[in-house]
Amino acid sequence: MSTNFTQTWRLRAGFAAALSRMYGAEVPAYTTLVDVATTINREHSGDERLGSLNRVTAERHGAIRVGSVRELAQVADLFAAFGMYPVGYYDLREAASSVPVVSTAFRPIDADELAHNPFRVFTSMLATADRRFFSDDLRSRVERFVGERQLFDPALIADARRIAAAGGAPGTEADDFVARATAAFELSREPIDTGWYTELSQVSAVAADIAGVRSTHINHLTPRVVDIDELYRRMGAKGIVMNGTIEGPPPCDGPDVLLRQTSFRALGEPRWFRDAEGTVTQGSLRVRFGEVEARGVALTPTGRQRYDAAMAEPDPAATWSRYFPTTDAGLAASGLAYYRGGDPAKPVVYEDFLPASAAGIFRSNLDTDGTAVVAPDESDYSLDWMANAIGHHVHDPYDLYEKAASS
Ligand code: OOG
Ligand code: NI
Repeated sequence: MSTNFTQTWRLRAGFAAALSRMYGAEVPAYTTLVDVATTINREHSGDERLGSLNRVTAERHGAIRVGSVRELAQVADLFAAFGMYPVGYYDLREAASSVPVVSTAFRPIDADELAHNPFRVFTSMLATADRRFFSDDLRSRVERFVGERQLFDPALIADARRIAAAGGAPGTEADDFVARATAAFELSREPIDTGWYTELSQVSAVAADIAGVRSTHINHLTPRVVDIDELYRRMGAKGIVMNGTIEGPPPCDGPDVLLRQTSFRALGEPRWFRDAEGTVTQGSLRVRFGEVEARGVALTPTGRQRYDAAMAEPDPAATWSRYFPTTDAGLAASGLAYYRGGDPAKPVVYEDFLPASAAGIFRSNLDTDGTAVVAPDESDYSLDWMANAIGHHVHDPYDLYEKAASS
C-alpha cells in the first residue's frame, strides 16, 4: 500500500483526536478531566492486561443525539468511513430513569482495529413514535422540523461512502475529510427559536436538545481511566463536583467487570435565542457534561444475568461477592466472563455500554425530568427495526466477544 493512502484506523485516530481538541476548546473542564485520568493511568502503567497504556490514554467515547432514522443512517454512513459500525441496541425508554431515545454504539469490531484505536460514539435517536412522550400533533411538528434540517453536507456523506468502500482515503484527502467530519459536531452559534425549544423542554430536555436546534453536537467526550474511584477523589479535590454516583458495578476486590462511569455537570454554555418578535439575545444552556469511564472484562450472557441480579440487590456492593468470584481464574472457570483462549491472564475488554447506566448518565445531567403520559407504546423500535431502517447490520456484542475469545 502506498504511503499516500490513509488507512481507516488512522482516519479514526485522527477523528478522535480532532474531536478531543475541539471539545477541549469548548468545555475547559474536559481538559482537567483528561489530565487527571492520564496521570492516574501513568501511575498504573505496568498492569496493561485490559489494554496498553497507549490505547487507554488515547481512548475516548463520544455521545451524539439525532432526530430521525434518516439522520441515524447518515451517521452510520459517516462513521463507516472511520471503521465504526453499529453494535448493540439500547432502549433507554425501558430503564428505571426513562429517556425518550433508542440508541446504538458505533465502534470498531475487530481486535486489531480496537487495539489501534477503540474510538466509539454512543448515538441516540429521538423516539418520536412513542406516544408516551409525543402526542400526534407534537410528533408531526418534530418530524417536520427534523426533516427540513441538514445535519451533514451531502458531499461529506458521499465522500464517507467512497472512503468506506475503499478502506481508507488518499493521503491528500484525509486531513480535509477528518476536519469536515469533526466540524459537523461543533456547537452551533445559530440562534435557537425560544418558543419551540421551551415547548420541547416540557416534554423532555433531551427532546429539546435534539429537535429544538438545527444541528447536532458532541454531547460529551469521555476519557478512560484505570482507577475511577481514585479519579473521583482527585476531581473532588480540584473542586469539580462529580455527580453523586458511579454507574455500573460497585467497587469490589475482584477483577473489574463491564463498565463503570461517572459524570459531572458542565457549566452553562452561552447560546443565542430568538424570541417570537425576532429579537436575538444571548442566554445559556446546560446540556453538555463531563464523563469518565473505567472498563473491565466482558461478561458472557450468563455473567450478564448474574450482573443484573447482583445489581437488583438493595446494596450491591455489600452482596457482590455472593454473585461474582474474586479472581479472573474463578470468573473464567465459571463461564461468567470472556478470556482469550480461556486464559485468565487474557481478559477480553468490555467495549460496549450498559442501558441502565446510560439512562442514569442522561438523567443525572438534566435539570428537569420532563413528562411522560400513561399510554400504550405502539412504536415498534427494536434492533431489527433499527438495522432495517438505517440499512446497516447492527452487530450483536456477544458475537463479537465470542469471536475475540476464540481468537
Ligand atoms: C448519552 C448518555 C449515555 C454513556 O456513556 O452511557 C452515555 C447522552 O447523554 O447522549 O453517554
Ligand atoms: Ni457517555
